Amino acid sequence: MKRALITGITGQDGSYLAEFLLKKDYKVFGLTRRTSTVNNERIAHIQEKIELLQGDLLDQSSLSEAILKSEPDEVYNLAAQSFVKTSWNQPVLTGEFTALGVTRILEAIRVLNPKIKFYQASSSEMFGKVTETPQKETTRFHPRSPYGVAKVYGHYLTLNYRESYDIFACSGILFNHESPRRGLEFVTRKISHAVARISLGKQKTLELGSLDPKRDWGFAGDYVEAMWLMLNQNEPDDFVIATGENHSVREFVNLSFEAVGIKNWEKYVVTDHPDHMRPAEVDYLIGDCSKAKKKLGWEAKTSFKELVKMMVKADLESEKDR
Ligand code: NDP
Ligand code: GDR
Repeated sequence: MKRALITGITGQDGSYLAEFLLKKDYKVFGLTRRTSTVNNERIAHIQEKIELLQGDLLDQSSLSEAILKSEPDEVYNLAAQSFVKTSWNQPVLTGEFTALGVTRILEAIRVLNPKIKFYQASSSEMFGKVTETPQKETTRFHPRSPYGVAKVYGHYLTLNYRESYDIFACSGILFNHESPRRGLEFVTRKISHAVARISLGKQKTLELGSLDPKRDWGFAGDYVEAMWLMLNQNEPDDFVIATGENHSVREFVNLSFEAVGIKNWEKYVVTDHPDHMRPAEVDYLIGDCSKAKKKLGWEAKTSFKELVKMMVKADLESEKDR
């Protein structure tokens, strides 16, 4: 039985990855940080089947302890301060979690067992102000937020530990991926949740920033398979994971309202709200995942339309019962 340790198991991707690895018969361990109230909603349905270990990306000894206890074959580093907007408000903390956190966990692996395979959750935010379209593994980075800068650090550190210590370390450059388990502050879930509530008469308006940015949006459930595939190749490498299609925030809004049968949605939506505008925006992302297709045999299964419908439907169902 293979053993995996997931940091960020309480997050969107952590919960899907844990389900995926359980289906592959892994013994799954998850790192969780101490909170005043337990926030295990996303993994409540599998909690009996996994083992949670307390630790924090800020605390070196807790990471070493988690690795000693779980004795993993594979470590998936998904934990991060992952909300781009917050990274301007808390740039130092973002650097500590999202950048130096990678060093701490890789150091624990190097010292305790360099044979452990390591996955780093890199991001399309590293491309930021894009220099090439579509973006692929060789596209130059130009991050536009403290979050993006921190991810570039984590990305290069992963590569550096591979080159310096021969650690099987891979970096997945994942484009945006969403699901009904997406945090409510991210734009897709904010929209699907608000649209469901508006259609049920529970909310009057939806306040958004710019509707113009375009993202390559996929389904998180599809993307966690790519993480596992990367660690189960003969050689460690880095891969772009994306759908190869992009859509604007406006299109997401439009399709979401369409899913509940509302046509004239403009009257419900406030745009360019100052609270949701960013000091520097990432306008246009679209990924070229042909390397992953060729080497991993991976491609996205869920279309943009299916994703929007899935998210609105899930929010309608949960809001009906509240
Ligand atoms: P979430 O924000 O849903 O989850 C983040 C996880 O990290 C949570 O479990 C959180 O714990 C944990 N965490 C945060 N800080 C710490 C810390 N100091 N110590 C231990 N755990 C911590 O993110 P996603 O699941 O969406 O993303 C997973 C990873 O992939 C992140 O690194 C993100 O930056 C990256 N990524 C995500 C993409 C996406 O579109 N979703 C695209 C590209 C990269 P808690 O529940 O306690 O807050
Ligand atoms: P992003 O996701 O920054 O791409 O990072 P987010 O959903 O926050 O923003 C996407 C785009 O929508 C615009 N936008 C708004 N965004 C939010 N959150 N709220 C709003 O009201 C709003 N209005 C417009 C944003 O300006 C942006 O252009 C996500 C995270 O998961 C990262 O961790 C990950 O690395 C990247 O995706 C890939």
